[in-house]
Amino acid sequence: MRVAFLGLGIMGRSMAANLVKAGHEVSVWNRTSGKDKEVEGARTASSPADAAKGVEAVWMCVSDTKAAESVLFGPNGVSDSLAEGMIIADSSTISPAATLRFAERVKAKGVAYVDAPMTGSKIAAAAGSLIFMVGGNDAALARLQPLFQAMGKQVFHMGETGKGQATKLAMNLQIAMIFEGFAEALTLASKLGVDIEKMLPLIQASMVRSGVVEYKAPFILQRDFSPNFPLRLMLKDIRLALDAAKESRVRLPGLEAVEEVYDVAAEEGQGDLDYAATLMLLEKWAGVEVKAAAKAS
Ligand code: NA7
Repeated sequence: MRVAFLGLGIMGRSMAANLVKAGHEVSVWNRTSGKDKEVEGARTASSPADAAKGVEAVWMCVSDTKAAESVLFGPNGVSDSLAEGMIIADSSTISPAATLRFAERVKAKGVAYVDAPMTGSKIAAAAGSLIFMVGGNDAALARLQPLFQAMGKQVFHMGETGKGQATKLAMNLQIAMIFEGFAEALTLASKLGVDIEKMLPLIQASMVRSGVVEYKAPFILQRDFSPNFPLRLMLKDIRLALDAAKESRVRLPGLEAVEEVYDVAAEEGQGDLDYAATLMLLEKWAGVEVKAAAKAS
C-alpha cells in the first residue's frame, strides 16, 4: 500500500521501518528532521501534507492531542491532502473526545478515521509484535489489515472510532498502578532488609505475578532507567484518564494518588527517563536503594 507515516519517535520509527520491510511504499515525516533518515527505503517528505499526497493511508504516532491536531490540521497539515477513500490511522495515545472531533472534521471529505493506539513498548515496536486496540468501521479496518500485520501481532477491534483511545486509557491506568504497587513493595521490602533477588521469583510464583513485573524487574536490577516508555508520556496518559473520568463522573482515587508521584518525579527532571524511574522518587523518600543483596553495600 501507499502509506504516509508521521512521527518518528521511539515507537514511530520502528513502525515505519516495519512497513517498509513488508514491502509497502512509505513516505515519512517528522517535526524535527534527522530522524527521517533512520527509516531506510522510505521517502522523506517536507510536511505532513507532502507525505500524505496520493497515499491510501496516513498513519500517525506523535506525542499527544496537541501534536496530533497540529499534524492533521496545522499549516501544511494532512488536511491539505485529504482525498476520498483515504484512511487516517492514529497510534498516538490522545483524548478520545478529540479523536471524535478529528474524525468528524475529515468525514466530509470521505476520509475514514481509525484510532489505533497500541500496547507493547519499544522492543515490541522493533520486533513488529505490537498489540493494537482499535476503534473504527469494519471496512476501514479490513483495508488496514496488511499494515497492522506488518507492525503488530494482534488487533483488538473495540468498536467505533474513539473506543480504541478509551480502551488505551483504561489499559495504561492499570500499567501505571500495577507498577506503582510493585515499586512501593520493593521500596518497603528493601527498607525492611529483604533480599530483592529472592523476592522477585516469589512474586512471579504467586498470584501477584504480572507481565509488568516480568518486563520491568531486569531493568530495575540493572538500574537502567533509559526510556522504553518515557515517564512524561505515562503522566500524559494518567492525566487523559483522569480528564475522561471527570467528564464521565467516575472517581479514580488510586490513579489520583499515582498522578502525584509522577508529577513530582517529572518536576524533579525525570520526565525523559522511563516511567520505572518513579521508583527512584520512592527510594529517595524512603532513604533506601532497591538493589540485589550481592550488590548492596
Ligand atoms: P516520542 O519518542 O516522544 O516521540 C514523539 C513524536 O511526536 C516525535 O516524532 C515528535 O517529534 C512528535 N511530536 C511531538 N510534538 C509534536 C508536534 N507538536 N507536532 C508534530 N510532531 C510532534 O514518543 P513515542 O514514540 O514513545 O510515543 C508516541 C505515542 O505513542 C505517544 O502518544 C505515546 O503515548 C504512544 P520530534 O522528533 O520531537 O520533533
